[in-house]
Amino acid sequence: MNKSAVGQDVVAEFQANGFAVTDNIFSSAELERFGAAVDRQVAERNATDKREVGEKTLYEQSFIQCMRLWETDALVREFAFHSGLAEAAATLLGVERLRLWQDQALYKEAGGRETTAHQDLVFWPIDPEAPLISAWIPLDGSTIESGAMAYVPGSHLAGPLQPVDITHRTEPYDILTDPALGGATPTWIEAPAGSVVWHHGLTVHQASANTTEHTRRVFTVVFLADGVRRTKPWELMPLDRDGIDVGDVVAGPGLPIVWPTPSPLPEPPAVVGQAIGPQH
Ligand SMILES: O=C(O)CCC(=O)C(=O)O
Repeated sequence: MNKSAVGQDVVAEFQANGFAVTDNIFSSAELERFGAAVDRQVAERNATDKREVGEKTLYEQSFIQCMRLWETDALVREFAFHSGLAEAAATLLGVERLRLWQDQALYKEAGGRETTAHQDLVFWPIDPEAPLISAWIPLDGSTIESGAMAYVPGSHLAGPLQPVDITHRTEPYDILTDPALGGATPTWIEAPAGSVVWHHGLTVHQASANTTEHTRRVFTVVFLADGVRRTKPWELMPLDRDGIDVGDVVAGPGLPIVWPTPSPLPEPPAVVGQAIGPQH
């Protein structure tokens, strides 16, 4: 990979803010090839869904979420295991070995609503202080009009806050006004195509509504440091599928090592599938 994509300045920025932007990880040819593969998977998995965006649940109005595409498409597997991407994740987190926690398409349709502000790590039954990082890859770039992301600087240092039910937004809790954030406000990031926007698992983030006429196409890969343990019995498909009990280290065919890049790339688990719910 191009080492300049994650120089020490970017690492320092990530450590201070809990988010950072890198470029030069994917060539435009790679992005086009991988993006087309993600498009095909999203189309295939949603082939029978003919609803307009306004007819969908509030959660589905934020985005079409298709998870674990690496398990059902060899080209998306190359995307999710891209060595430049994984090396950047390891450098930003400062760890030697990473597992693939999940990959997914988040396609915010034209007219799609905002994504409610939340932290990711608190959704999952693993150590809430685990080194975990998301690569948010806007296949066409992102603008405030199309569904850009915003991040509260330094919020990853506030520790785990209350989980936000991003599927309904019925609760009075607004994480953006949590006193733990000390009044910090979100920074909006408009990312050009070819860049990757990174956030820590505890960074408070949100995305704007898509007021354009085109779907905002995003692919994300979430990386988890090797050696993290399950801490809670809550059901979670990838942990349960691999028989990981409370206290066990997260590992298994559905949660493979992704850095250092394995060769050959691992085969998908015997039972493939996407879990429904606030998984990101
Ligand atoms: O793309 C979005 O609208 C939200 C993405 C998000 O919350 C995430 O990647 O953790």
